[in-house]
Amino acid sequence: APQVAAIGMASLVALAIGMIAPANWLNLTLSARDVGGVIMPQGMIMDRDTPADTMRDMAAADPRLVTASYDLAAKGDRELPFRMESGVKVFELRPSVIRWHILPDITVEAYAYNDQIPGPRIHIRQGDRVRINVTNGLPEETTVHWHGLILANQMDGPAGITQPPIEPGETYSYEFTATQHGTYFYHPHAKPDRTQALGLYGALIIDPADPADEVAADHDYVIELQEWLVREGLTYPSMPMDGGMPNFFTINGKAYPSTETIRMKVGETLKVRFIGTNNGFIHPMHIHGGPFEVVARDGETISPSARFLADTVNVGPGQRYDVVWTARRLGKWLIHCHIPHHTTNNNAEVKGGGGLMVVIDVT
Ligand SMILES: [Cu+2]
Repeated sequence: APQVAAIGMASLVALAIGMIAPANWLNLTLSARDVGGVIMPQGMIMDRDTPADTMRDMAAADPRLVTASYDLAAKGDRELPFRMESGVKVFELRPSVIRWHILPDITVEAYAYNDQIPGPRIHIRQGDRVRINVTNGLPEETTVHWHGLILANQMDGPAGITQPPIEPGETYSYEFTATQHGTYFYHPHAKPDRTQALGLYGALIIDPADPADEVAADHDYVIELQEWLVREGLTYPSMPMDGGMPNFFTINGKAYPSTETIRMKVGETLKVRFIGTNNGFIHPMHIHGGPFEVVARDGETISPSARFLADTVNVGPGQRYDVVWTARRLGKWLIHCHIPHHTTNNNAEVKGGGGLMVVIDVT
């Protein structure tokens, strides 16, 4: 009996040391402290070989860093004002963490340019010289990439490749002349996997120098797509991987039924500019009520003889499609993603849909 008791005691001491030592000197140092106590969504897997930075990249936006909150009425994609300096249009962009309503009862803690989702619309004209000062109000590094533009390499944005990242509190100035025209967008090129998924994107619309080069329509509507992962009150960057799948979807920062309604009359035409600001998923965007004409792709106008009719276009990450739809009949016609899960809110249908859905009301 004494021998069994002695072996039992020694085993218990060894077990206690084996639990207490790694918890104090190894595990806590490598996980919780390194990543500031951030947590990952349920279902994401982290093993001993996963670096702590990976856990940070998959973590929720920190609600304590929110600097401003907005109600459902706040809109994104508002045209960004500029000032003229020696013939240069000067814009200011400032990403920071905000709280944003995507539905009456659902908010996201988002990374946002100039306090709005999507970021403000930069609307310029072909031939313009522009300067965009980016001041980083985020808790982590950033840069901005001007997707699709022909410009000097050091203005292109990839962090660690063409420029050092813009650290929190720092400013970097991008300057270029817009030689192209059409539908473009901007987004971060430092950790886009995390920071674009949390809300950093905005439209860049360039009018042609010669107005005759514009494909005319009676109405012009920009659609910026995005997926969100909201769980237990925290907002995570959604990713196409186990534990990271999105449960909310927005058009211009709102989920149906909180998306806008487009109002037009029979016989009028509507140009929809689909922008693939979504960075983890592809959305087959469909319009009811008959085909539309695809008139531009990735900012490039398609020559009249090569334009084609379709009723669905796959809007993948980074892609843009300008399509012209004609209101042929009276009534309420839908623009929506054709993956039905993407037209739900947290897996539930509300008022006939959800997520990536907009009504065109033709009178
Ligand atoms: Cu979709």
